Amino acid sequence: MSTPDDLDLAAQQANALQQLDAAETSDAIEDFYRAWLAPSGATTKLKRGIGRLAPADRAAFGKNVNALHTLLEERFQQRREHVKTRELAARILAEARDVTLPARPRPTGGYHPVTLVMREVLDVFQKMGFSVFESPHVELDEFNFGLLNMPENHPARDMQDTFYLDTERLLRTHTSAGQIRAMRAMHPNPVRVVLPGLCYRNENITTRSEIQFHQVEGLLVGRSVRMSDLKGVLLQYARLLFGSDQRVRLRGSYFPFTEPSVEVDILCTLCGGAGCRVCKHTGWLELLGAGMVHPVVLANGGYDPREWRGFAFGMGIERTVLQRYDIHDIRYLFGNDLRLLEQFR
Ligand code: FA5
Repeated sequence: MSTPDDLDLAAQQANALQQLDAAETSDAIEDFYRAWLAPSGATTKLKRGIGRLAPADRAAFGKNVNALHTLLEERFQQRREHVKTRELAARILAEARDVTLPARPRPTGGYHPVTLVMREVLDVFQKMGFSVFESPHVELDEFNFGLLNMPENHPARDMQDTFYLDTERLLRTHTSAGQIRAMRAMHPNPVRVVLPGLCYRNENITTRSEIQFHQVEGLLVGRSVRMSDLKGVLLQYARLLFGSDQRVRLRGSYFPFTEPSVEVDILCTLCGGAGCRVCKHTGWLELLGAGMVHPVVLANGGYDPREWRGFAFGMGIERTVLQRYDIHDIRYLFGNDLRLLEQFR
């Protein structure tokens, strides 16, 4: 093998190209550069050997060494690109993922049936021009009872067993508690709102009753509102939610904050009125309580009852869920049992 002292350029060239061809990695390529092309490399040393030649040979030798340097430089660049490309390809291959492997499915959540029905109900009322009004869960006794025409010691307070936080504050027993807040917020404009949310009652937990449950309240106040408007809105609601031929019936009832008051039933959606376990063989399902807003309540909300009239209604969402999905016990809804929840994906 030739050494840098060897002035046989053909042998030097063969030697260099052989080394370059053998360089398989970026590191080996850099070693080649240092050995042959760097300022301290072999081609520089060859140029220094020029002094050992006869003067007549020197010019031609210098030219040939330069040509050798240029050739090696060119081949070095080509080889470096080639090795770099090969290394990149190898890395891509090593890091590649097998996209043909079967995917591991990720468990997905779903909406709770109460959320689904709640959204549907609100959607129907929003289509009829009602907007959503939020009111607090921790409420003053005054808003939950007093201003709704149920002063202290009023017997109607016993209709709803109450969780009191102290003498003035309680967990709202119904969304009607937001009626006064909504009226005071809207006055002196007409009111057309729905008030959705959780309510709390200190009751025995049974198949149909929980200590917390959702209601949706509706409240409409205007200058020429009549009972027939209430009936029309509720009929439209029942038809949008349960189908265009859904039948509705109003029964006289009593609430201190409405006069007259009604309870509204729909023809049983499961048996079509023939009688079944869900409708307790009556053919009808109770949907909600409603009525014309009591003049005292209108006045408490800031509306002069000689000029303004209104209607209100309040419905329980969980019972609608039970009817809709034929679930026989309200306790299933809050049991967090995946066997039930997974059915609503
Ligand atoms: C009321 O709460 C009145 N505020 C409704 C109202 C509003 C009447 C506006 C007139 C005008 P009631 O106590 O009946 O009424 O409750 C209404 C609905 O809430 C019931 O029909 C039922 O669906 C639901 N509900 C009541 N208590 C429970 C409970 N413990 N568990 C589950 N749902 C309940």
